[in-house]
This record gives sequence, C-alpha cells and structure tokens, in this order.
Amino acid sequence: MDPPPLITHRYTADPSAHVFNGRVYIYPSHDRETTVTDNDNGDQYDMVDYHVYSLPHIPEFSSAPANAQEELAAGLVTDHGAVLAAPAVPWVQKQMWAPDAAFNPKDGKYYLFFPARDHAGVFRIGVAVGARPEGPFAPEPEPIPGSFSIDPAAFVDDDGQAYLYFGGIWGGQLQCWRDTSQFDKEAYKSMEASGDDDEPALFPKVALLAPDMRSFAGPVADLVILDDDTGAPIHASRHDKRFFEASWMHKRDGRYYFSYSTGDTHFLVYAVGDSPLGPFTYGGRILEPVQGWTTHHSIVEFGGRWWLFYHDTSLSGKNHLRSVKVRELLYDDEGRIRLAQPQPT
Ligand code: FUB
Repeated sequence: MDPPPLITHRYTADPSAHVFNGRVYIYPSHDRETTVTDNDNGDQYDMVDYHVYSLPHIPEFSSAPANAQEELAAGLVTDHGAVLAAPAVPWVQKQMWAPDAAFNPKDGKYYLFFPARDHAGVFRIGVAVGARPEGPFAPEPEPIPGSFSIDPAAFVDDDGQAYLYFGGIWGGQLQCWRDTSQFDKEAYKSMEASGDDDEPALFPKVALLAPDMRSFAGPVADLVILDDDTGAPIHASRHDKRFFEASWMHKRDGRYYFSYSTGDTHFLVYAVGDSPLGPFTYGGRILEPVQGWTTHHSIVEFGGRWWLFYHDTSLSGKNHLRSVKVRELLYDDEGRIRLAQPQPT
C-alpha cells in the first residue's frame, strides 16, 4: 500500500530528512499555487520560503486502517513555521528550490543550504545558520562563493568532514557550467545541451565544505558515476541511469550510497562507492515513477531501520503541488537496495 502524505495542510516536496537529538526533522521545499504554466524549465516551481517539520517517530501506516492514516500523520508532525523567506536573502530573486540541512559538530550550529535564482536569473546555493534544528535560520548575505545550479545535499562523514553535493540539468542549469567559472547562456536555451547522446552524461558536483560550512574548502569536482554494465562513465543516452537532479548521500556499513533522480525517466536510483568523492558505480533503482513529473528523496536511519522520504502529487494532481511521504527502505544481504513500487491510486 502506498502511504498517505505526511503533511496535508501545506504542499511540501524534495524532503531532506535528518535525525537530530532523537527526533526526525524534514527540510522540504514549500510548494505553492502559481499562475505560471508548466514548462521544462521548471518555472512553475515558484517557491518563496521554507518551513521545517519534525516528528518524534515514523508512523507505522500499515497497522492503521486506511481512513485513519492521514490523521495518524497529522497527529505526529509539528510544523515549525517559516524559517527562512526570500525577502530576508539579499541575493535571491526567486525560486527557492530543494534545501538540505546539516549539523556542524565543529560549532554546534545547524546549517540550511538552499538554491535560488539570483538577480541575474542564475541558480546559486545559499546557506543560513541557526542555533536549533527547527530554525529560524539567518542567511549569509551572499551565496556560497563558487556555487551554482540546484539541489544541495550536505553530508557529514564520521570524521567530521562535510561535503556538499549539488546540480541538476535542464531548468537546474548544470549544462551551463561545463567550465565551473563561467555561465554559458547559450547552453541554457536548449535542454538538449544537457548532454549529447554520444557523450558521457553530465556529472553531479561535489565540494568539501570549510569547517564553518559557509564556503567550499576546495574546487568543485565531478562526482563520477560508472555504468555497472560497461565500467565506463554513464552515457548521456542512458536516460534511465544518468544523473538529472536530487542528489543524496548516505553511508551504511562503511559504504557510500549516492542516490539521485533520472529526471525525464522519473526513477530514483543509486550508485555505490568507497569514498564520498567517488567514483561511484550504478547500483539500481530505488523507486519507480511516482505520480507527478519530479521525484526527489532522502534516506535516513531511524530506530534501527532505514527510511525513504519522497514526494508525489497524489493530493493535488498537479506537478508543482507535491506532498511528502515516507516508506521503509530495505536492503538485501549484499547491501543492494530493494526496489520500491509506489501504488497508483
Ligand atoms: O522543487 C523544485 C525542483 O523540483 C527541485 O529542485 C528538483 O529536484 C525537483 O524536485
């Protein structure tokens, strides 16, 4: 059975879930109604602020009757309100897209990473700092120097080193940054420029975060993903495997799992590696297409089990009005993720 939306009083998407102080926190996009019509550029995702949500534990939907499931979720989830809004961030013009958050063990603070278009229409990644996981978050006045594109995902390894993964093709503008210092407007005009079919696909990006988490500690690098069939970097023609957007990193039993959306083929997939900087090898699918065009997720361990947070449009029937869901994520004995099948409703 497909679980119900966790949050029904607001539209929420792109859920980045973390466990802080024994509680589950969700940092999602805050979808809203708009008059902008759907296009491949994603202009209809016209968000202006972020809310943080938390819950003491993850509901066991399977043990509740179908007509009580939504109420079960509503009784558990706390909406901590708007924790950051566009007018508070001088460099933001519009489109506050998928955020993520991290705890910095070096200073005991919480960092909210978020992409938005700057006043030139270029996506950059900003950071805002808070004393508590539920915010509020005070933004830095400028985006992270050297940052670009969308969908930041922060990962703090066991040794305390933090990494930021990011990027998204098409409306996310990754194809405009083949040279990481120059925005290529021409590439932006054509979604096709996101990878000719006879070339390797574009890779997601990774950078080490400085100890204060407000800047990069080194160059932005490609996160290389190898095709499990060929051993070569995944080809742009493999729309079922290549990176599109929605980076996430988790570590299980000493192995690094990088997961992402394949965009126009609508899969959530993963790749496995021995280092947070790669290379990674494609491992398979996590989730078949959900209702709605986008698919975006996070993976977190809580209560000795692993959980997949994701979204769909089951509540609204509209691509840009999405709702966060959660389901258990299962692995086989070799550490391969078992494919989950959302049920069409
Ligand atoms: O929410 C806006 C965009 O839609 C995100 O940045 C993408 O990952 C997709 O979910």
